[in-house]
Amino acid sequence: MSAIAVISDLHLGRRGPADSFRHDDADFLRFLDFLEGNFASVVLLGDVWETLRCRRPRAQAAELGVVRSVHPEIAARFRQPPYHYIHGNHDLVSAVVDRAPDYWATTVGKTHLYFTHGHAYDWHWQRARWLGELGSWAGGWLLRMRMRAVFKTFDKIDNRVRGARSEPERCAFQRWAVGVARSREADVIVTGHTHIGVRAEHGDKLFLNSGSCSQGEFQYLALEPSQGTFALHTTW
Ligand SMILES: [Mn+2]
Repeated sequence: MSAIAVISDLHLGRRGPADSFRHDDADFLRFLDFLEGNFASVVLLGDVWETLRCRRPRAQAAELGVVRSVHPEIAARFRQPPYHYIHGNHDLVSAVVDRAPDYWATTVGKTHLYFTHGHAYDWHWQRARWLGELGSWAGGWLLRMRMRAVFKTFDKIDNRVRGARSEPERCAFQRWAVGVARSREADVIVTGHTHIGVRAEHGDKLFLNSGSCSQGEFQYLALEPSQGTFALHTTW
């Protein structure tokens, strides 16, 4: 069994209005049972933990401890095989705390696969990381103050700036990802980050996005490179 599952963007938080996970942990553990039973590896492709919505800014390490203690069974599962954890931008602090990597490259048969969350594309990540982190922190407060409409407006602007679209030919994020695939000599580039699940061919490169398991969604990728199967699922 060489099949690989990919999930990302769970945004597991403290619960309450600023937590966008919106699953019952018991339900989500059943989904994890299903993945563990059917796949040799399960890639956790970043933004697993929500540490940017801490109450005080720049308290991400403490927040990581808190959100893991709020979801203890899920946290314990994710520390063991078959999980491969790659951090994103909302759980960047785990690069320091857990030495989580920012990519995973593997070869199955003749297929080279490259996994990375995708925040390295964002202009504010490259030029003003504090601005993106401040935005997420402020977003958490908007949600705590029940200002969901204001939050959604900012969230829309953020997505527009990011340039992610579901149509491959119009998607700047996909163009960036395909460039990463070329420079890393990968056949398949797998990202998360945009919360838009996608499977799109770009010439000899395949772009995959694992979508999101936040907001009560169960999106995952099922990769069986030996059979040439790369599928996005939105139910299980
Ligand atoms: Mn992200």
